[in-house]
Amino acid sequence: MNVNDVLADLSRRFPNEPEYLQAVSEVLKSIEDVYNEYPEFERYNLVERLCIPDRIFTFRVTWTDDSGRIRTNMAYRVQHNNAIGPYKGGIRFHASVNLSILKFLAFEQTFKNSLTTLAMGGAKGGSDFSPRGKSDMEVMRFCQAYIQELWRHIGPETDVPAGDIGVGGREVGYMFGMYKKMAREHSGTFTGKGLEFGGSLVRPEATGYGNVYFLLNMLATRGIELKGKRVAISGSGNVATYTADKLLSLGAKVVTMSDSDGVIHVPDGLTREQLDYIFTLKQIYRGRIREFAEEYGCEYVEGGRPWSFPCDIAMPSATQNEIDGDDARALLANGCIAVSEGANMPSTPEAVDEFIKARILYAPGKAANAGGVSVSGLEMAQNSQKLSWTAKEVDDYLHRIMNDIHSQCVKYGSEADGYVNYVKGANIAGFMKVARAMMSQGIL
Ligand code: NDP
Ligand code: 2IT
Repeated sequence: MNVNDVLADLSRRFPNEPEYLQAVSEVLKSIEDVYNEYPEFERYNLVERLCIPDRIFTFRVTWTDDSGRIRTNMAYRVQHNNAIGPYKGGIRFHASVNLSILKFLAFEQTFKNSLTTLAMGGAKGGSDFSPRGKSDMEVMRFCQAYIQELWRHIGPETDVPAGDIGVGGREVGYMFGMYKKMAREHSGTFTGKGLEFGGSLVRPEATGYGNVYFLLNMLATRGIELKGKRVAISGSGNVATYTADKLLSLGAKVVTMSDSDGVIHVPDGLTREQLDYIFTLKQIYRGRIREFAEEYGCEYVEGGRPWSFPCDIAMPSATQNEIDGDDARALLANGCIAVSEGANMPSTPEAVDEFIKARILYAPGKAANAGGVSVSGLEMAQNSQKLSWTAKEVDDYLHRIMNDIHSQCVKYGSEADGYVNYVKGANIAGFMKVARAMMSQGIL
């Protein structure tokens, strides 16, 4: 393949999908050389079959709000690739959701899931429904209406959704309930379920904890200690809070957290009590991070992001393209030595180039945040066994998986000067497994 030709063709066919084209471009550029070593890949047109999703469901969701008004939203499920296992990936509810964003996420998920060492294909779903400001009953009615349409396309061996932005335990519970009713089966069709009905211990913590385990592996390659390091985190949702939780227990300092309205800055690092406050504020009361600043009197920048504050390590954990080239240069100028991505594709291509040019430790989301879907895979295994593992068993397994993903990145991403290019490593390792599985299964 010639990457430029493939990208030109995809841009012509999908002109209004910038996020999708961005994700595809990054992967194809890293795998081009390896791909071209196998002429059979090109003969079987693996590249197009790998970039274009297997199928996409698009539908309208109709629900009734608390005032009795009938509301509609657009909703989707992108089943990208099931070469190595059932389709697997989260569901995102956010006003910004569109097909381009879900296609990029499903594409990334395919390579991420391949890296986990578990048997999972790639998918993503969601809706432009915004849970912000909605009552519990409105969220429930929306989730039920979404699943009334989607249920026939998912199943424990077909496609297993989970959470993502705007979808946590509450939403998974409502969706699972309606799935169970429609499909007349109690199975492991969702992950991130409540513990009482098949959920796994450590699934809520898994993405954040996994990211810190990955970071520890990266720091170890340079003999750097995490203890005492200042870490800038963006977001204050599931991934951000459990990242902060693990960092605090390992003696690092969390100096920023944020939400879509602004950022808090705590130069000496959050205390455990302050982090608990943020957890309750965001997860239980669904409040704003500004309220934390009001309570504790710390610096708050409305509309701001964490990247201009001094830090040693950045762990973006909110959304895509939240670190641009200028942000990356500001981080580097302030002495940032490592970036480990909790969010999916939080750094723009220009930002990634800056990090790699500066030779800092830089882990792309598909490697660093794979702990979440990994424990989802472990939840599927427990559901199949009709057993529950202990928190220690799951956490130990998560540790092993993150260490393994790190080793795969080192194996495929080490450059002549010894620098580990984790982007290249993750993309090649993720790609090779999917490619081999697709080659074995014929033209589909
Ligand atoms: P949550 O909904 O729990 O939290 C999202 C956080 O990011 C909130 O603080 C939210 O702010 C902020 N945010 C969302 N969208 C934007 C935006 N457009 N601009 C600025 N801030 C924004 O989601 P998660 O923590 O689950 O997900 C965070 C990231 O991690 C996403 O990129 C997701 O794809 C990725 N991820 C999640 C996994 C999981 O297991 N949940 C696994 C792997 C990756 P506000 O409160 O204002 O909405
Ligand atoms: O981006 C992700 O990996 C997730 N949102 C988690 C997916 C999952 O199936 O657990």
